[in-house]
Amino acid sequence: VAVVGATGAVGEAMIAELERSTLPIAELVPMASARSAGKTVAFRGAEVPVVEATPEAFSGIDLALFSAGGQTSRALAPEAVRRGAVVVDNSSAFRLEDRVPLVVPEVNAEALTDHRGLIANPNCSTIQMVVALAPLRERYGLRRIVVSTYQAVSGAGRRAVDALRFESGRWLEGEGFVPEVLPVATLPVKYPIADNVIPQIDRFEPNGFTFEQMKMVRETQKIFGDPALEVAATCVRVPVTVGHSEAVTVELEEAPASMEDVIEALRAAPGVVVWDDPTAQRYPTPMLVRGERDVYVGRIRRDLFRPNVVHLWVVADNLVKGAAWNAVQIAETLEEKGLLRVPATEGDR
Ligand code: NAP
Ligand code: 12T
Repeated sequence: VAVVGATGAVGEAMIAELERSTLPIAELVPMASARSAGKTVAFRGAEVPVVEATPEAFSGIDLALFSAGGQTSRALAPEAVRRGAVVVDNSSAFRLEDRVPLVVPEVNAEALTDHRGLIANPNCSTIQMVVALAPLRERYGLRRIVVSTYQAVSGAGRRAVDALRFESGRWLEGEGFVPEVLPVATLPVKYPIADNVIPQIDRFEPNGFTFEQMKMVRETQKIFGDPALEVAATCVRVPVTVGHSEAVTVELEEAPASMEDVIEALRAAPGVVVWDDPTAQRYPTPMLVRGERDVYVGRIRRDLFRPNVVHLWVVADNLVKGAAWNAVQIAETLEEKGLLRVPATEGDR
């Protein structure tokens, strides 16, 4: 099993998930850029050397989990598949391609059936939202989703986590600092994240939405198989290290009989945990769900004016269910279904 991007924030979480996975792993091959030559990662009590990700490095690999950015995925994922590795790709490079399944196992595991060697892991914010909405879609039907996100800096990689720590330290000491990383590492304009919130995640598209917001629209439509589903997203970076939160307003086809009915649907759903008790001030927060695989839902309310509209607060660990666990869960699902192999027809892709 190869992990590409093994030295990164997501790669580290992937290795932790592989350590507790039921997959039969004969050997872990951590891969990264040439910059990481000489580094090791810990896996099941051993120090494993990191190797440079090159096309040849995938010879003999059965499963490759990619989390090293879109460019690396575009360059190397097809090379890995050609050499017989099933690829689960965490970047946005292939998510919307027709013949690439985009999978959240609790929601659309059936999309794995006719994979061609490459499977895409959705965006972190999309994953936790569709896990929470799938049971409501099933029971009442979905008409429209309006979501505002409160996203942790770890979603933007190690440098962003370091930036929040550094800036917060300086700020609390009453010292100045120059912001260098957020909102987008590769763009020139920078804003502080300490003591701040930033209404931009990823680059802007010509329509005025950011790419992160458009991922939530397009990926949700693809996962639910509903290209007409209306989704409006506002994605915001907040000074939290781990854990994305979302305020979700959902317009249903049918009005739920009661909020107890909604809670029952959510409680019965795989991968969902309901923490909702106003009398006890109980609801999920990022710090409370850190390290957990499930998606947590609270603050469940019926709209004051429209009986078919429900409001929810949805929190998950963006590095775990939002990235590493969902990818490993896809691999485990493939294994269970006997699909952890590149089909012979791959040649006519
Ligand atoms: P990160 O902490 O900055 O780590 C980046 C990793 O990519 C490092 O291991 C780095 O290796 C490696 N890398 C960079 N360039 C490479 C190259 N040319 N060849 C091989 N490896 C290379 O970033 P991260 O947060 O882990 O995110 C990594 C990627 O995962 C993102 O770019 C994105 O595509 C994806 N992601 C997806 C989600 C999601 O929503 N599901 C969330 C976050 C991230 P070195 O240490 O050698 O530089
Ligand atoms: N830029 O879709 O910055 O792979 O939080 C996920 C998270 C890209 C992605 C982020 C990003 C992805 C972020």
